Amino acid sequence: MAKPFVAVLMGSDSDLPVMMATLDVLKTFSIEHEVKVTSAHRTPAATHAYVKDAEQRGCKVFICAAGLAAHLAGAVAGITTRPVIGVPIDNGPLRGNDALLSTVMMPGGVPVAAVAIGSAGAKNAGYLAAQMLAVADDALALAVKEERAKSALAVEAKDAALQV
Ligand code: RP5
Repeated sequence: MAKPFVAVLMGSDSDLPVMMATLDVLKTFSIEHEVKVTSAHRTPAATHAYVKDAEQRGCKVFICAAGLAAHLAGAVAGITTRPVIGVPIDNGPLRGNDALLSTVMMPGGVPVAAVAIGSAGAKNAGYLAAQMLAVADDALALAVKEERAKSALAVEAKDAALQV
């Protein structure tokens, strides 16, 4: 049986520094994942072939990061019916506003779950993928809940430090 995993795609290796936040979250939850540099514009045939192959091999969620005219997530969503999370990268003169609109403004029937521009979005893409997989994985669901509780405690500790 195909082993479940998350595929993390990015339009360029220049997106990788931002996308390290996604990879860190997936590692935190011990989620199997692959990283692939492939572009909706520069390598459309390779993108198509990778998505079809990854789906066959057990990919459950695609995370797609791109900057500028960021069509990677939308292009992938047009190929697969697995959930697609889009991360708009803030590496251009419009500081990711272009990428946000290119990622989120999908036509009805072909959804992309777009997260925030830049590093917060990259982090949330990892958490959102974990939450999607957790629907069918009780151990992962518990780990996600524990991580959320840990982050609440960290905020409370910072507040407590301010009160002394
Ligand atoms: C997009 O163009 C990529 O996702 C990247 O964010 C942007 C610039 O790519 P490079 O010119 O740095 O390769 O397709």
